[in-house]
Amino acid sequence: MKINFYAVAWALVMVASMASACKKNLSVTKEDSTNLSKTTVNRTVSSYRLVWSDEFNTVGLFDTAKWTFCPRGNPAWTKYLTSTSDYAYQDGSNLVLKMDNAVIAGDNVTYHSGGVQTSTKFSMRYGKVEVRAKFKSGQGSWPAIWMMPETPVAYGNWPNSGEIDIMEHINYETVVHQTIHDGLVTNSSGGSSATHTATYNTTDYNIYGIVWSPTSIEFYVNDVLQYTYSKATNATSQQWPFDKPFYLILNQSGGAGWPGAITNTDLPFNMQVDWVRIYKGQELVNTGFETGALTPWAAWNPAGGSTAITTSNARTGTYAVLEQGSETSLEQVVTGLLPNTTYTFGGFGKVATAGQSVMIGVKNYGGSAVNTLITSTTYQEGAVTFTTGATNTSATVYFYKPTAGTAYGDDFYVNKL
Ligand SMILES: [Ca+2]
Ligand SMILES: [Ca+2]
Repeated sequence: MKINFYAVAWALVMVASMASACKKNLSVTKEDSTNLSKTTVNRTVSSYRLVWSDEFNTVGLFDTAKWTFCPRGNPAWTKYLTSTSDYAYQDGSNLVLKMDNAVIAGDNVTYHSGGVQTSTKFSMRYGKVEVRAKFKSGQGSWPAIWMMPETPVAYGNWPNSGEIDIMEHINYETVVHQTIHDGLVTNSSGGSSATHTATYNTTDYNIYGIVWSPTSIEFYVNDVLQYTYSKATNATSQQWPFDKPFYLILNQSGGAGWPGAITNTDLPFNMQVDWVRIYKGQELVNTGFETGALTPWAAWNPAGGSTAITTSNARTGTYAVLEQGSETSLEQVVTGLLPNTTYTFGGFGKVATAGQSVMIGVKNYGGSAVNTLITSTTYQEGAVTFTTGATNTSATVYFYKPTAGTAYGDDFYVNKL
C-alpha cells in the first residue's frame, strides 16, 4: 500500500491476533453500515469460471474457512487493527470493516479498525479478481483491497516480492488508487511509479478488479480498464515478481501513514464488501499472436528450423506463426488448470504444400501426449481433449512440425469441457 514506513516491515510482522485479548465496554451498533444505499447487480462474466468467492450474506463473524483477521503490527495500515467481530463482521449482505474510537478495556489504542486476509486459506496466481465494495470518505480514512505474496520473501523483502493494490482510498479524495509495487517501480520512500487514479461512484458500490495473466496485470473499476502493468521483455523478478501465488486483503485502516490523522467527528469509518469473486479465465495467452511477438510461446528448433511471427497468412487479425525448415515446434505452458478436469486444446493450422503436415497436441498434463495431424493447405481446425492428472494444474500445448516443410498456425485456444 502506497507508502513507506509501514510496508517495509511487512515480512517482519508477527504480532499475535488480538482475538482473545480485548473486550469492548461499549455496545456497538451495526446501523452505521445500513445507512448506505445498495443496489442489486447481476453480472455474468463470460469466458471466466468462478473458482472462489464469498458473498458475505450471513450475519456474524466472517467465514473462518476463508479469512483470518489481519494482525496489528508495525506497518501504519495495521496500527489499529483489532481482531474482534465488532470490527470485521457480516451484516447479512456485506462484510463490514469498521473503524472508530471506542474505548476498549485492555486495548489502549486511540482507534480500532477491522481487516481480514486469506493468507494460508486461499491464494492464487493468474485469473480475475473482483470485489464489490463501498466505503465512506473521512479525514484520516484508508480503506483498501489488495494482494500480497503468499510467500512474502519469494524474491526478497518488500517490495521485491511484489504487491498488487486493487483499490486504495484516502480521506475525501474523489478518486481511488490502483498500484503495483515491486523492486523496480517502488522508490526509496515507498512510493510507486506504477500507479493510477480512477474516478468512482462515491455514493454507491463499485466493482474493483484485476485481470492477472502471465504477462500483465490489468486494473479495472466497474469493468472499465484503468491501467495495465506489463511484464517487460526479459523481465527479472525486480520488474515482474508476479508469477507466485498472492492472497487477498480487505481492510479499513486510517489515522497513520498515508492519510494522516483522523478527524474524530468523521468517525466511524467503514468499508462494506458485498462480495469477492475470483475467476480463472482463458489460460492460454497470446492465442492469435496479435501482440506481434511469440511470448510467452517458446520455439523449439533442434535442427535449424525456424519459428517466427509473420504478417502473412494470418487466419484472423494481423499475425500468425510461421514454422519453416526442418523439425520445429511452438510450445506454451498453460497454468491455472484444475486437477482431474477435461479440457480441449485446439487451433487452426495449414501447410504450404500438399504432403506436408503439422500437429496440434498436448503433453505434460498428467497423461500421455495426445495430438492430431493437420495436412490441409488451407486453414483447418484441429483439437485434442485431455484430462489433467490428480495433482496436475498445468500442461504444455504445442504446434509441432515433425519434418521439413512450411506450416502456419493461428487462433489457438484451451477450453474447459
Ligand atoms: Ca453480499
Ligand atoms: Ca492472428
